[in-house]
Amino acid sequence: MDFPAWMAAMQQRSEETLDRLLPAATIAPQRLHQAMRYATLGAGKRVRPLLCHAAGALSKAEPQRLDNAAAALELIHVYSLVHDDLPCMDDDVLRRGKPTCHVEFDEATALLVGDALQSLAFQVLAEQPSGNNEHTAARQLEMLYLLAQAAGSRGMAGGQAIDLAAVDQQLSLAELEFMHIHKTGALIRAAVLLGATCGKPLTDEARRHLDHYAKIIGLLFQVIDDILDSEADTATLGKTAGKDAAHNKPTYVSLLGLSQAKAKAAELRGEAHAALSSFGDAARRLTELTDYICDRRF
Ligand code: GRG
Repeated sequence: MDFPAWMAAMQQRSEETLDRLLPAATIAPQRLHQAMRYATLGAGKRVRPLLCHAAGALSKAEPQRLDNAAAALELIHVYSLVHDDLPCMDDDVLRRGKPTCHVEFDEATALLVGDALQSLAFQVLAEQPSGNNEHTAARQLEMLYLLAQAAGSRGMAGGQAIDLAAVDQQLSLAELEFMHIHKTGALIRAAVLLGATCGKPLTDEARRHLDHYAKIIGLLFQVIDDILDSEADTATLGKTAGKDAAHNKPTYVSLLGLSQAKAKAAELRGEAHAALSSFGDAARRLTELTDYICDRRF
């Protein structure tokens, strides 16, 4: 199967899993369940589920086993987007091409949507799929721990706190990187590690290489995001590349300039490929995903 077909199949698989795991909109409290489904289903690149499935190949994990882990990652991601869009944070009105959750519903509902999606993520990760006794409880605990760590104050939520404090501030490149390693990088890293923890254990050396890859890809995702944002601003507003246009936050482009930011992305891409080289063909999908993340246009 070529990469675009694999990606489409995995995105479809993630959509179906999320649809199955989210409470039906007809179950009480209907409005909350409706809003959870509104925020989660129907759009999104599903990068974290894709990374989880791709990394699962390294541990020969069963696809059914990966489904819940991939869904848990996406649920945490969607919770972060819903809360990030709230008026008390970035105050955005559009997300994934439609009104943000608090605009379509209301602020209190959007707050609860984030809370409930976060809880659901841990619930689905803790579920024991039937007909399989190979997966040890210890490995499942490890996955729960990894996800909790990635989402919490030493991970994504902490990164968001640093980001909020950085509005109108001058950050050094090291400070910007520290923020992104937590805010965006932690969950992306967890996506790779969860996939690799789902199946047979990796050697310590393989795990080291993979963790290095996971950290690089988290950072690379953000550098590319900044480049795309800056190019979109320049195209639509005729602005010179600068801080995050809407929120006056520092970005890789505002600190390095566009061409240096692109050079940094190219350097990270090379490093990511190198970190995967020892896995041979088992890392094919991860390598292809790395290129997709670099070459994406949105
Ligand atoms: C509120 C605790 C809390 C955390 C929010 C990650 C985050 C922290 C907020 C997202 C804000 C944002 C737009 C960050 C830039 C990078 C990023 C994560 C973009 C959105 O992710 P994609 O491109 O989105 O994977 P889709 O919609 O494709 O899933």
